[in-house]
Amino acid sequence: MKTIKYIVFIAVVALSFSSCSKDDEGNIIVDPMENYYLINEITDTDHKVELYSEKTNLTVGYNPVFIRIKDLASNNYIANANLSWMPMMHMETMMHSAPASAISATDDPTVFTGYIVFQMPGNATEYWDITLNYTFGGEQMSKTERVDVVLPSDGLQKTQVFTGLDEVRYILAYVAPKTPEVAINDFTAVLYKMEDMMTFSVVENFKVTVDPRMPGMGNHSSPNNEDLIYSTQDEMYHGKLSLTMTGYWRINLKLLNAANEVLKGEDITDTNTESSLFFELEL
Ligand SMILES: [Cu+2]
Repeated sequence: MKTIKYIVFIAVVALSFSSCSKDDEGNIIVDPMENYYLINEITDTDHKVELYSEKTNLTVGYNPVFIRIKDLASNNYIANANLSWMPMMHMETMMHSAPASAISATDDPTVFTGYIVFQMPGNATEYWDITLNYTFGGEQMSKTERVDVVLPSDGLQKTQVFTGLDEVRYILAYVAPKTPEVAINDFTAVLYKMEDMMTFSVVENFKVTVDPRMPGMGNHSSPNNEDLIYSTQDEMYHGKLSLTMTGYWRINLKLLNAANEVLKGEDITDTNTESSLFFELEL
């Protein structure tokens, strides 16, 4: 009787999840990548590497990427893959990399994640690839796969590559809110410094001031914004973004170093309606 109840229970669970499958012991498996897009697959003789994105394409700006490695002999995804990566853009006259985080396991030990901040899209003659290093079956592997990187489909500016007054090249990229709301939103961004064409490092302990404006409505502002401040926990910048109505917002920003010197961006005044450092939002 117990067995029958169990089987009925399994059947009901199986019906309620569309993308379920069963493993060799008959256990229900819910695909942890169900809500993500498979953007690339690298197939070797005995294993396969899968790259997933939250969007249909990799885009200019901040991109979380999820990675799984399937053992083709057992049909299982492996844990402990010691993954690292290097994005590279092949331009007509030179090559350069992009800011990229370390890769770590998620709650599911067979799903790995990290992010890349692409500074520019590929085009007909220039392209990005990602070199993945990992271990499989005790062997060190390295694979390079070409990836498509496009401009965000909404055409809004969410990534700034610029030279500060200190002559350093910086990359500031919008991370969240992913779905901005008429509310005080948790605001997150990443800030990188370009050491050279191949090396980018997280900038710590700077500050980004936040002044959202609606240019279509007399350039009015909003109350209760909070500066973006560095967090050692996730190596990102966190603040508050107050949006009081729907429509187009220009988030005017200023980058300040640890000594509170402005490196990029301007205050909004009666005569200056926008900062040269900004993000754009439409909600
Ligand atoms: Cu480039």
